[in-house]
Amino acid sequence: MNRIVILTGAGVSAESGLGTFRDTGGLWSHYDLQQVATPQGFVRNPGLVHEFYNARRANMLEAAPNAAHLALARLQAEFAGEVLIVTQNIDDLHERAGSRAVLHMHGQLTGALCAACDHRWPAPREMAPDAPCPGCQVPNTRPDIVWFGEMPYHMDQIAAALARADLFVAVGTSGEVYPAAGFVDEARAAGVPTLEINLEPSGRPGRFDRVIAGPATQAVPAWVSRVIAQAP
Ligand code: BJW
Repeated sequence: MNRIVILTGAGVSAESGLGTFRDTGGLWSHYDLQQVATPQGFVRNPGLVHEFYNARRANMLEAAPNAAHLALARLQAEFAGEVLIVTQNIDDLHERAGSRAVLHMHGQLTGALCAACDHRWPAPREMAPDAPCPGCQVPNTRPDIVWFGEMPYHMDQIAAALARADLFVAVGTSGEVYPAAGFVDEARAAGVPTLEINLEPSGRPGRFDRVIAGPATQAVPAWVSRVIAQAP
């Protein structure tokens, strides 16, 4: 086994205190996703959208990487082959755990994007609807986040990595949001073995070749130790 692609979702950051979306009490039970996670919602009420992401940025800055983030960084450092992390998360906990090869397919809270000219720059702690873009000066700036109906980032690179992987692992994601939800099918179609690590199996039985059930902070470090010992 030489190449591992790991998809992470909100469940990997849950034990760092960052909320998931679809679990009981998750973010979508407190916020209307149409209002805060769509381009149309941003046009209707940019103040509300900035408020939502400013609060999540503040939570992220208070949070620390947990044992699952640290174990995945250890895997990247110690595994003899390639380990690519593809994350749907917009927090920076993989990077703060020491991971380097991380693709943020849904963007990052640390990034700002001009909706007028596509200029990108590091986001301040608090973004505001009337703040001008440092590039074109137009006051139409947004967090650099991929909302529903927008094309996720790095799709070509992810497809290429999936096609040549020796193992695909999904950690802490419900598998309800596409295109990430389809990566397991792409991997299986390419003959790549698949593993899910989650509190409980997501989706239909048999979706993954193998499932490890348990909290990410316990299941991921145990799995990583086995992979490093070459007994995954
Ligand atoms: C633990 C744990 C612990 C808890 N240990 N585990 C109909 C059919 C198919 C597709 C579509 C459709 N209608 C629309 C679409 C497309 C749409 C989509 O998929 N919608 C579905 C809802 C049906 N997708 C899109 O629009 C995407 N773009 C796209 O498709 O572009 C193509 C295109 C564009 C234009 C024209 C034509 C085509 C974009 C999706 C963007 C998603 N954005 C969000 C919000 C922004 C980021 C943010 O605010 O953070 O991203 S939605 C939200 O869900 C967020 C997440 O990244 C994403 C995935 O959630 P995740 O990570 O899986 O979290 P949960 O809460 O769902 O699950 C947590 C899991 O953890 C659970 O399983 C728990 O058990 C587990 N867990 N604690 C281990 N301690």
